[in-house]
Amino acid sequence: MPDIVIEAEPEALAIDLARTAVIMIDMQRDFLEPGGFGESLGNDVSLLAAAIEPCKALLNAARQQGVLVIHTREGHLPDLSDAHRAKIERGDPSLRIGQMGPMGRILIRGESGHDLIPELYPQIGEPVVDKPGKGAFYATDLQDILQKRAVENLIVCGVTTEVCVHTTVREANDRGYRCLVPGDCCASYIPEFHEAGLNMIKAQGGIFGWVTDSKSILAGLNA
Ligand code: TIU
Repeated sequence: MPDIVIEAEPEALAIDLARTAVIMIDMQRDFLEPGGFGESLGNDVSLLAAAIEPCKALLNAARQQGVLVIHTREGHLPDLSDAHRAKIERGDPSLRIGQMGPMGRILIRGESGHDLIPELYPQIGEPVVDKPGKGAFYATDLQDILQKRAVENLIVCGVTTEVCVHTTVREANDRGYRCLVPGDCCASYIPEFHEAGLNMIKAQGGIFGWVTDSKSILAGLNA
């Protein structure tokens, strides 16, 4: 595959599509639909819906070009053995991790709330990485998956911008990956944190990566 050039900030980025993966971070019912983990924390989950259509368009284009697509899900084993007490016990949520909600136990693997939203469901063969933390590299085989496919560039989408997307971009940047973040394919419960999160990535000459939008990536993919 040839290099493609994608308009971005702080500068355009040329990437080899054969060494690129799209990562969809935690587009789960637990974060995007009422009755899940996100709402239990006091958030208006409807704020995340804006990212769905741009993600869908990007996924379609990436699949058409044969670009590797990886999905992640934040969640824990049913016995909570992979959930730190410091995570379970913090704050004052209406439902804690592991408690029963309308979509099953909050943030537990196998429950319907833990599943990816139907609009962005994985296709057969696309890796789905289950992660117990905010970052997609911590306690997962993501690095292995990427190394086996010689991936160098990550297009990071998903929710929420300043939590799991940001943690993953920081982890990836330290591991040597170029991270390109389409801002409209990400969303936050706290809009000013979404903006600040994107600004932090592209500041100082792109200290953690590059920021763009889905339109610019589609233009690059279709050029
Ligand atoms: N609460 C919040 O904004 N996010 C998370 O807890 N996890 C993810 O971002 N996936």
